[in-house]
Amino acid sequence: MDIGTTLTRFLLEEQRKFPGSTGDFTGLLADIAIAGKMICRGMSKAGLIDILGATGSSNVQGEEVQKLDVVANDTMIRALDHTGHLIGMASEEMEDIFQIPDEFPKGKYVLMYDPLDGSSNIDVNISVGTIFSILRRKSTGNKATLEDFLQPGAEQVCAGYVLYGTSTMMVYTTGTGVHGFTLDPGVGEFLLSHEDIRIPDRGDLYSINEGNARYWHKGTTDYINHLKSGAGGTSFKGRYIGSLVADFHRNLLKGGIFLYPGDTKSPDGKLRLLYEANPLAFLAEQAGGAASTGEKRILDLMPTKLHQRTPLIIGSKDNVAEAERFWAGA
Ligand code: P6P
Repeated sequence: MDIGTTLTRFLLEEQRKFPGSTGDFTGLLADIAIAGKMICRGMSKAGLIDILGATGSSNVQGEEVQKLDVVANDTMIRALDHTGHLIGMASEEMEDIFQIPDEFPKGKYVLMYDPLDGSSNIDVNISVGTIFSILRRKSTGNKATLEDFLQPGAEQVCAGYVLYGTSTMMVYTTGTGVHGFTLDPGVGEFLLSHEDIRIPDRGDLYSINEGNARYWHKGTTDYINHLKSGAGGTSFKGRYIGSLVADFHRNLLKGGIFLYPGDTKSPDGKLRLLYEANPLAFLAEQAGGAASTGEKRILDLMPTKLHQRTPLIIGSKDNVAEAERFWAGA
């Protein structure tokens, strides 16, 4: 489709390819796009009004909650709680499931999201992002249940992110490729800029927090040393922003590997399975890449808790496969 096609038109064209479709995705993604635009507006004014900095409270993860996290979480709820597509939501910023209030129509999907990932970078003006994942509910009652959320990532019907960077982009998949849209602030619309994104089979970028090296397992240490050795004639470049969506997006477009492995300090790593690893793994695989714990495919993991963490090795398929060989040999 032509560059510059609006997200709305692209969604409707995609919907027409599936005659039986109900329009739920079109509505859900359009509402998420609206939330993204509202969060973007909040971000762009952050320096001007008092929403920078921390709230003094911490979230279920024990992480200090930045004011914009709260604003972003509330924005997602207000944009999506009344649309009739959802039965419930789960967020990094909320300990328990959010039930769609009884005064609103209820739908057949659940939404999981990290409203503002990388928020510790907000005050220093580094790109941050909203990550989302959609599953079909399994329960049948009037309320969402934990069972609706604790499904393997392979069951996702839609996943994506909004990246608040030098430009604001929305990238998503519904299982038929990965598509990127760039916000035109003058028009207030997301316009098609990256149709059918494919991640290179192999890249020369690696992203890992080397400050954790003293905690790494042997496989991680051996793999990173391998990359630095120039093995195979590749001069790898270390690129690590400390903002998952920004690091992932760069590697998606240019090729490479992002690693937040388990280590002796944090056996399950730091990143959350349901609303960080799973949606990005769905995107990576749809773009021709891969995502694993180092041993298992991320999308095959059976979740047991809403906010559980997982090691994440994600990016170009050849790079991920090579990393897994080091994990296996360690
Ligand atoms: P570290 C941000 O807090 C985040 O959740 C991700 O966006 C990012 O990839 C990671 O943590 C950075 O963690 O331990 O390297 O600072």
